[in-house]
Amino acid sequence: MPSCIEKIEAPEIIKESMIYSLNAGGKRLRPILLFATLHAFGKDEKLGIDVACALEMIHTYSLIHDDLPSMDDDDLRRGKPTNHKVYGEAVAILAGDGLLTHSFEIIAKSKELSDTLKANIIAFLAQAAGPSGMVGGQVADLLGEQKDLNVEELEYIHEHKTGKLLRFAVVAGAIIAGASKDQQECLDQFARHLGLAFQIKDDILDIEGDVKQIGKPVGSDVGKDKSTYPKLLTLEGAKNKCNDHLTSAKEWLEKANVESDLLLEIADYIVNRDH
Ligand code: GRG
Repeated sequence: MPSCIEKIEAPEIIKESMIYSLNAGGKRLRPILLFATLHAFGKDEKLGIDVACALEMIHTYSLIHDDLPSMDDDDLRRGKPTNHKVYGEAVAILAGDGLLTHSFEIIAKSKELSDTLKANIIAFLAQAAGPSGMVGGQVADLLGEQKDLNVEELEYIHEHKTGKLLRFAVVAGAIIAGASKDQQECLDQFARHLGLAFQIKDDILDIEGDVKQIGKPVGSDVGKDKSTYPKLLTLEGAKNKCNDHLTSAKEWLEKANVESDLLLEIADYIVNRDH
């Protein structure tokens, strides 16, 4: 993927900054989900390569902007200095902007997809990433920092901030594969539950990671800082909810009637991962 960035006619510094974050060690979960969905329909993964790259670029832009001083103000991401710590705030903002806009160019120029499919996927991705999707979730998250949230409000944030792109990954794979409307709906529900399980697991890992790294007793963070599932439900309650979403995800996957081996493996990985 970064080789396609190198070819862009642009000042070296912006390309370097974009490639820095793209290569900073992300799990590539969204592209993997898209490829696994194509696999579930017996389709060549190559069909989804441009959309998968575009999706990872949008995810990467969101993390660069999320880390900025005006947002979460983080110094480290994936154990490495955040983009703005290396390149400065202005270049980091522009690297995010560059990744976002370039992602749509990649899909528009894809040689793998028909024009109709490209137009549909671009509209779907813009919706998933934009104000009714990830951007809206991020805004709700910022507003929610000023108050105690209930589970419904927390769910709204996560369904939008992280859920919409995860759902896009699976449903875009299904659309490219030529899935029926019914299969698309089942896989969308699969991804919705998987996204919630992913987020709850993330909250659980935040607590258990602290225990491993600095020896805080389990549960000592529950109740501090911003609203999380363990804070609202207890650590045990959050683990149960995570498993419930995994079970629901698997039920919807079964209903989709596809070759589900890889998608099942990913679902189990999401809930059992340790980082
Ligand atoms: C700035 C518009 C805008 C949106 C930011 C996704 C997001 C929205 C913020 C991320 C905040 C965060 C750390 C949420 C926790 C769960 C999560 C989405 C983690 C990052 O996704 P992974 O684990 O990341 O797939 P990697 O590093 O593997 O690519």
